[in-house]
Amino acid sequence: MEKENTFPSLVGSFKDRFNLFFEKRNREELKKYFSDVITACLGDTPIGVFLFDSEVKTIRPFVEHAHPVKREDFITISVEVKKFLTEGKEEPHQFEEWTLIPFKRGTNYKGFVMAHQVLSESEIQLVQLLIQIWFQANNQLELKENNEKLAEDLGRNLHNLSVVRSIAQLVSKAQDIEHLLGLILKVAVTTVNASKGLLFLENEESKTLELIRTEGVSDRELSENKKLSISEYIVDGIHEKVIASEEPILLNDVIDPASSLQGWNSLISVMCVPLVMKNNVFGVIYLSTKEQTPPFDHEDLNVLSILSSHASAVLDQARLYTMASTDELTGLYTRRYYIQRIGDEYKRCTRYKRHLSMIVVDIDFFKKVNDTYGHHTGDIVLKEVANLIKQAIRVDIDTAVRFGGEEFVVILPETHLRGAWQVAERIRKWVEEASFECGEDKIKSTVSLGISAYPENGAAIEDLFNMSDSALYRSKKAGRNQITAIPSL
Ligand code: GH3
Ligand code: MG
Repeated sequence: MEKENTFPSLVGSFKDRFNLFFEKRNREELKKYFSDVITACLGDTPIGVFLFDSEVKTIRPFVEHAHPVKREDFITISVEVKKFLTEGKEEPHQFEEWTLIPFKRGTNYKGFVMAHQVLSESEIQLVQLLIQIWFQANNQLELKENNEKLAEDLGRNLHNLSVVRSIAQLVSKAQDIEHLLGLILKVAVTTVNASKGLLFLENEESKTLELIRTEGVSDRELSENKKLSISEYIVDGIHEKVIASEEPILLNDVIDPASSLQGWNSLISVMCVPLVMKNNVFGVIYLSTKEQTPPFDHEDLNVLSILSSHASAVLDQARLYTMASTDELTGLYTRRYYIQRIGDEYKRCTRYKRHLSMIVVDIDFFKKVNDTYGHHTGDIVLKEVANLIKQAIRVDIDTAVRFGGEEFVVILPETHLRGAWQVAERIRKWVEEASFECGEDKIKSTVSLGISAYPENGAAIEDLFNMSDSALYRSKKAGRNQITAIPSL
């Protein structure tokens, strides 16, 4: 009786309930709401909603712990239910005190609603209607979740893209390949959240892989392992497979070789990708996780592969760039590089009021060396003088350039005129003292030098080269094998 009265009012509020189906935030919430509404609509009838679980070939509750159908009851009728299922009944079905209603839409047969009551036709229709609404709302949520996943993937791709872009930018900033390799490895490690990164390159002569850069490897570990071959860093020699197949590899739950060296076995996840240039594998990037950190997945492998292919291209470019910026005979920077570089130095000095000195060096009577001993011998002298200049300056701070035939320029940042004089004097003295051995001959040579410094020269920074060059001219005029400074010291 009571049910008769409440039923129409429930139907009356059905519109509101219908709308609420479409306001659920996720599928769990929707499930729960569906169960609640069916229970409310059917009054005090115990209801259970069960889904087929094709994986374990059984049925499971639609909402965990939320089905008032008791387990005993379920067992009692389970034989009937099985029959209902195996016969694939698609129509609502009445058992003695039970009603089973297929939970389906079209061919999408998910399970059934079970009520511990013989339901009326209109009640069954109401349940069927609710099932259809659930399917609609569920589809909508699925779409929303897919969209969110798409957005997330897109976000990740954009992130990858920005990684790729940052790699591309590195080439213009990196001063040399070594530095660039370090940056590439760093980007790889941070992008996929690796704990350790190793970069190996092939030694062109020995054709073996050499450890070039590491990231996240302690000095202690390195000094202990320095002499170890690649197979002792890398799980199961997977780099060989990577090199042979030119395909990246991802392995989970493998024993960390570093830990087994220490006498225990920790399980980690590793990735190894090839660096390929013109169909030639010239190195590998190897990354690993720490025990108890999340393992790598295929998305990580994808990211790393994209990164490594760009890194390869960038390295190739960097190689060309280095070739263009390095003089073949002397190994000093080229004039082309100087032109590119000096503008930045000038800017830095004026902007931050920094000191900058310049030395111009020219070999004395070099024409005579060529004329007397031949061009080849001249080349050897040039090379040796360049070596002396290189040794006389600070690594990574000063820049030595072969400016022309037998003329060199040295840029000395953060250096006063007095400091530049000391470097110039070192070069002058070392060349004067050196004997260049060319076969039977021992050749002596000297250099003349001109120096100038900013801001001591009292002129614009752009005049630095011209002032150093005029200083050199004065050294030549005054008899060679000497230094002239502008302003004079
Ligand atoms: P000064 O003391 O006035 O500088 O006299 P110099 O003979 O050194 O100067 P000059 O400019 O008359 O001659 C420079 C010579 O350097 C001429 C050129 O053939 C030679 N030279 C330039 N580049 C090279 C090179 O790459 N190898 C060799 N062997 N000689 C070169
Ligand atoms: Mg000369």
